[in-house]
Amino acid sequence: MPGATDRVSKSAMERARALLREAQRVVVLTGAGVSAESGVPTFRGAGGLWKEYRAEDLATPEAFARDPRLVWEWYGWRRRVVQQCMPNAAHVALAAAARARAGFRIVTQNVDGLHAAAARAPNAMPLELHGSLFRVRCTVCTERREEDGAIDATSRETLPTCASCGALARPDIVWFGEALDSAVLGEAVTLASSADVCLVVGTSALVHPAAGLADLTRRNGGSVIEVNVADTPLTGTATVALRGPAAVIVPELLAGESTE
Ligand code: BV8
Ligand code: ZN
Repeated sequence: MPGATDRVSKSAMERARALLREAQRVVVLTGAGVSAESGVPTFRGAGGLWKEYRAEDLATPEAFARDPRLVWEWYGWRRRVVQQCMPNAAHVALAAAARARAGFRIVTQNVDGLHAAAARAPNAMPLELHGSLFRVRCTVCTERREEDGAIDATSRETLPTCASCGALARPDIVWFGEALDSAVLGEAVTLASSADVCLVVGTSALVHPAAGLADLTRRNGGSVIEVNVADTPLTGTATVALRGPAAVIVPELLAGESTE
């Protein structure tokens, strides 16, 4: 298995490692690409389509109002897929750095729960911008509950309901056209604005407001390090762009960060 530096110039890797070593505050922003090597399909990559639907077709309040059974079938499928997956070396290295360093925080767009699974300590728990596959919310009283069971989407009557008021429950996930939780977004904006380094891993940086966080760090004088297998809208303005798979590049980037 070729090491990272076979793919990434030594100087670029050394530059990125130096920026991280010197940083007081680091914010990590991840997307579906960080979980690709765990077997979780990305949105825009191969496998991004479920049946003939794009995520943008199903992950909307309109789609759920139109056909909650179909949307729940999709989320049931994604929950089953993710439950076959384990955190990979990138999740593990990021969690170890977060446990070891106070100012090292993980912010994710992913709803797969793999960063949380790798955390093993409260200070390594990620900020989940877009919610979680393993939480549901009532469509009436908005009560939330953790839930990881199989979804029976055979009919409207079998779909998850609220434990308090019995109304239809929905995935506790932020859909397109819906606002992010203001406390979660507020914390992410604060972390990004005050970070010395924003480490962006495995995102196409197309979905907002998440995609704007790296620019916030740069506009406040911080550096942006991008890890991706392909170019993104962030590549041109990144301080250092490291081209390669996250589970290979990130452990090398963070080697020596954790004392465990
Ligand atoms: C809102 C949960 C308003 C659902 C998600 C400004 C400009 C333009 C548009 C907008 C704008 N502001 C708002 C919008 C509209 C919209 C938006 O951004 N649309 C896009 C498509 C243009 N944003 C919204 O609707 C947001 N809400 O604006 O509300 C509002 C405000 C106030 C009051 C009322 C309303 C809500 C956005 C959140 C939607 N929910 N997820 C679910 O999961 O089911 S977004 C979802 O898509 C993901 O969470 C993620 O954010 C995004 C997918 O992106 P990635 O994760 O990056 O995945 P992708 O497949 O695209 O890319 C993978 C990358 O990894 C690639 O670059 C690839 O090269 C790389 N890669 C692959 N393998 C590897 C790898 N890298 C490294 N290693 C590997 N092995
Ligand atoms: Zn309820």
